[in-house]
Amino acid sequence: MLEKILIANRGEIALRILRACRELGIKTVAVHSEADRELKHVLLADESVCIGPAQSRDSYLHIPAIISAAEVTDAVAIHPGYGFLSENADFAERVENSGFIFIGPKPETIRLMGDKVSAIAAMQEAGVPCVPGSDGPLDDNKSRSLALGREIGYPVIIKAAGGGGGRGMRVVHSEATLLNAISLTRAEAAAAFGNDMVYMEKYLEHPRHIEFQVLADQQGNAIHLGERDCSMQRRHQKVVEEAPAPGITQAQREEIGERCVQACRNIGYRGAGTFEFLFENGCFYFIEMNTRIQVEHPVTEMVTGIDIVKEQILLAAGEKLRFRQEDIGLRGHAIECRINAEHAETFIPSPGQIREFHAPGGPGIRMETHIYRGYRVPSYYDSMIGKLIAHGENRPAAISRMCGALRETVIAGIDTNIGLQRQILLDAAFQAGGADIHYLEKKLGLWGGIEA
Ligand code: MV4
Repeated sequence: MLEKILIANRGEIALRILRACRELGIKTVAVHSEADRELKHVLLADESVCIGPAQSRDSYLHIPAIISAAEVTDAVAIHPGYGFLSENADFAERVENSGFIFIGPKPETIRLMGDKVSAIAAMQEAGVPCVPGSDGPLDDNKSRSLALGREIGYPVIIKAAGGGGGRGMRVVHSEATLLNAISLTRAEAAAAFGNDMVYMEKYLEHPRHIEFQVLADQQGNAIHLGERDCSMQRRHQKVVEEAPAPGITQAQREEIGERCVQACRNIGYRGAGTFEFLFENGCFYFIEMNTRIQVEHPVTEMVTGIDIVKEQILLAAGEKLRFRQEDIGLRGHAIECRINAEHAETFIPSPGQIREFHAPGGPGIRMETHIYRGYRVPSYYDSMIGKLIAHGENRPAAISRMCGALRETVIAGIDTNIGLQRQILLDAAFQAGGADIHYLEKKLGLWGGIEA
């Protein structure tokens, strides 16, 4: 087994990785910025190294500092968590070329999936259903683009191959604005991603966002752990996630899950991964693949009973998958609410000292957070300070437990979105299940903010 892992991240996920290492008997190295000396996982790790100033680019994104820290501490592997360098193929490559194990897929897989055009081509090859579209990059031939727009039918969406996660895209409602939209998206993509490649898809107006979790070993085996519904989002930031997705049948789960597994085998995928789909009118359409552990992985853990971070580490160490597809069952329902340090009405980040913290508890309740009374939330990083996960025998039971847990939670000294989360859990459309990706933003617009 791996002897020592360097955790190249911060906050709740760094603590989550540390706990997985502890269960596996693996020593841990925490790397942290000057602003993060008091992080809970830094205090718990076997060793810690300060890698630079508070600004992410000088610490958590500073590749030479992280690799040096691995060298001086004799770590054998690096876990990138999510965000930061987790989907940076150059980082993964430099980690491997320095003699360390990168806990994630091969650098070339990260690169393949980072380019959305090549990702979609790989998925089509494997029989994963994709959005009707250009099946490749758009060229500079105007009449060809116009013909393609007519063939696909308006509205269409122009996306940057180097984008993803909501960056670099533009919806086009009619032929009159198509060519201009292509030029603008191309120019923005060149500036933002250093890659002006763009592609076209049919724009789906009311989809849900449903994603499949997979695990793959280095011996060619892969399984899926079912799906999550992440439609409840604001400005491309997920707010509530759940598993399984309401209304998805076992037949649909097996059909799409098996396609994802086949794609993993085709591309030689390794480790944990997520296939993102849009779901509309009973059909799934692949949009992107994430090659990292995701924020919302706990809802899948709760319904499958599998520790995804632990498995991810075992797979990176070269172990064979410990489960076959028939070993995977789904039990009950799980919901996750992201807890952010932000103002309830304006969503402006609210850094500062936690004066009071009472974590919720009881059956089926799990809180993933690094905060403690006295901890200062720095202003330099993402405002997510934790995740509250509720599991129950069915969806109403999970909702009920989540409502109780949200009411129990006390975080004083900073503003949080706990009030917003309570409003969402009480919302009739949320309770019915199956709201689309635009639902929350529309609701917030109508509310004009919420009362805590
Ligand atoms: C789309 C779409 C509708 N039709 N593609 C946004 C993030 C990126 N991952 C892909 N996104 C979308 N792609 C087609 N063909 C709508 C979105 C979209 C979205 C997707 C998932 C979650 C939230 C979203 C919010 C706005 C738009």
